[in-house]
Amino acid sequence: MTAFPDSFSSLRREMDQALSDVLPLPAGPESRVVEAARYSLLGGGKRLRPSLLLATGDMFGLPHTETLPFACALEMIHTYSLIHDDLPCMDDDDLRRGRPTCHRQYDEATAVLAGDLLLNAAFEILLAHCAQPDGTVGWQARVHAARRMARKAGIEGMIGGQAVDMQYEQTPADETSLRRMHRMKTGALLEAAMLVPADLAAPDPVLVASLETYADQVGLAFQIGDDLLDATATADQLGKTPGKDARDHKSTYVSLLGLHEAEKRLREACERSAAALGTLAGAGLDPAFLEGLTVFLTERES
Ligand code: GRG
Repeated sequence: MTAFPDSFSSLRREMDQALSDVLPLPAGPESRVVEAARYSLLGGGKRLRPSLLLATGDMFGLPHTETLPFACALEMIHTYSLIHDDLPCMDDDDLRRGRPTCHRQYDEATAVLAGDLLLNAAFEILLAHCAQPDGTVGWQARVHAARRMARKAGIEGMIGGQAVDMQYEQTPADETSLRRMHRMKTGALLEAAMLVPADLAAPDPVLVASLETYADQVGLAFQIGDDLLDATATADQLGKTPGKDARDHKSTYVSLLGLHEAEKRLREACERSAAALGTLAGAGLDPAFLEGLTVFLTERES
C-alpha cells in the first residue's frame, strides 16, 4: 500500500501535467486572457479536489482516461472561483497561491474573463468527453456525472454559498447558518470530487451513502481548518493573506467557537469521516487515500 503523501504527490504531478495541456495559447490578442487563466491555473495550488477525484475513481477501479477530464474540469472550476473571489468587488485580495492575484498581475477585466474562460473550458472538456464513442463508462453515466458537477458549482452549491456568504456581511451568521453556507460554498466541490466517480462507477447505493457522509464531514473539517489557518498561519505558509476573516468581521468557526473548540470540532469531523469509511472497506474497497486525507486535514499548514 502506498503512503498517503506519496499517492497525493503522484496524483498532484499527474494533475499538473494534465492541466498544462488544457488551455493552449491562441495566436491573436485574445491570448492575454488565456495567459491570465494559465497563470492562475498553473501557479501552484494543492490540487486537493482533482486528486481526491482521481483517488476515489481508483478505489472504484475506474481508469484515469475516464476520470481525468472530470478532475481537470473540477480544478478549472475551483480556480475560476478563486480568481473571481479575489476581485475587488468580492473578497478583494492581493495574494493567492503565493503570487499576486490574477487581477493584480493582469487587470480586473482580464481576470473576470480568465475566470469565465476557465468555467467555460471546463464544460467544453466534459462535453467532449461525454461525446467520446469509446471507453469503459457509458455516455449516460458521464452526462449524469457532468450534470452533478454543474449542480455542485451552481446555485445549489458553490455559487449559492458565495451568495449566502455575501448576505452575512450585513448580518452575522449563527452556527447552523454558517454550516449550511459552507456546505454549499466549499463542501459542494469537495463532494463532487467523490460523488462524480461514484456516478461513473455506479456502486451499491449503501456505498454512495457512506461516501456522502464522509464527504460532508471532510468538507466541514476542511472549512474549520481553513478558518483556523486564517487565524493562526503566516502569509508564507498560506500563500494568501492571513487574518482576513477577523479584519472583515466575518463569522467563522473560530469567531463563533474560539480556537480551542474549533480545533476540537475539526478533530471530531475527521473522526466521523474516518468512521464513514468502514462500509467501503467492508465491501472490499481500499479507502487508504480517503483515510490519509482525514489525517492530512488535521495536520495541514496551508
Ligand atoms: C466567486 C463563484 C465564486 C465562488 C467563490 C471557493 C470560493 C467561492 C471562495 C474562496 C474563498 C475561500 C477562501 C473559501 C474557503 C475554502 C477554500 C475554497 C479555500 C481554497 O481552497 P484550497 O485551500 O486552495 O484547496 P488551493 O489554492 O490549494 O487550490
